[in-house]
Amino acid sequence: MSENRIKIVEKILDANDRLANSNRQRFNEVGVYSINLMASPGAGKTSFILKTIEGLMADGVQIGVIEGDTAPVTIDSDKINAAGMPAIQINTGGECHLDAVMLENAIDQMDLSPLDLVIVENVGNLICPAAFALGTHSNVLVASIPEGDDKPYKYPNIYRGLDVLIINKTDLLPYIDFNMDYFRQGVEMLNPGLTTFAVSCKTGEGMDPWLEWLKGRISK
Ligand SMILES: Nc1nc2c(ncn2[C@@H]2O[C@H](COP(=O)(O)OP(=O)(O)OP(=O)(O)O)[C@@H](O)[C@H]2O)c(=O)[nH]1
Ligand SMILES: [Mg+2]
Ligand SMILES: [Zn+2]
Repeated sequence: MSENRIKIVEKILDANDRLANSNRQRFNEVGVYSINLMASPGAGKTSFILKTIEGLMADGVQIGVIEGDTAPVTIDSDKINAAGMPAIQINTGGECHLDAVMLENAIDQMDLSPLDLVIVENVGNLICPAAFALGTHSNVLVASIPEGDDKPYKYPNIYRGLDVLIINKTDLLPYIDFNMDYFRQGVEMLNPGLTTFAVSCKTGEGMDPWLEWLKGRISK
């Protein structure tokens, strides 16, 4: 990259960081815990949000969801609404990640005051979402068994910035060559001691420890 190009990219990221801080402040002012949920396409982000909503429903936790997609569709936000929670759909207009401006626009449209938790479903992509802070309290990645056990080695940047890792689709382990030790070693190298939950959104197995972790973060 040329020196000029590096300077322009740095300026964009600085501006993004400033807005991310202001987003964080807005969440803090109303006592809302917020999550940036990342994953490759189809890893199970929406399924995981739906299972989380289901798991916290009995505790009366109010969850707002912001859905990022590259196309003008409402497929994921319709599912959240059908589960009884408010959702805002962001169409990135082809961009392959969300940034702090897009999140700011979404929270302008969302009444945060009745909410305890906001989950932002980022665009399905393992590369640039890692570079754009949104201002959320934690970065969570959903990795899934069919993607293969080598992903931490091939997409290291996203793993480095994580607060929590979800390993989804564990129900498929009997059918797919996935070496869990190899996968976990790769993660450990990039992000030692990372909080990790192995789950199946299909069967619900493994969701309880994640829900306990989350309840510990929500001020309710
Ligand atoms: N077997 C199995 N299938 C799952 C599991 N979780 C999700 N799926 C399936 O995986 C597919 C993709 O799930 P989604 O939740 O839409 O994934 P996503 O990451 O939100 O996808 P995009 O928003 O398009 O990036 C769907 O067919 C789900 O039913 C799981 O734990 N086990
Ligand atoms: Mg989705
Ligand atoms: Zn991108």
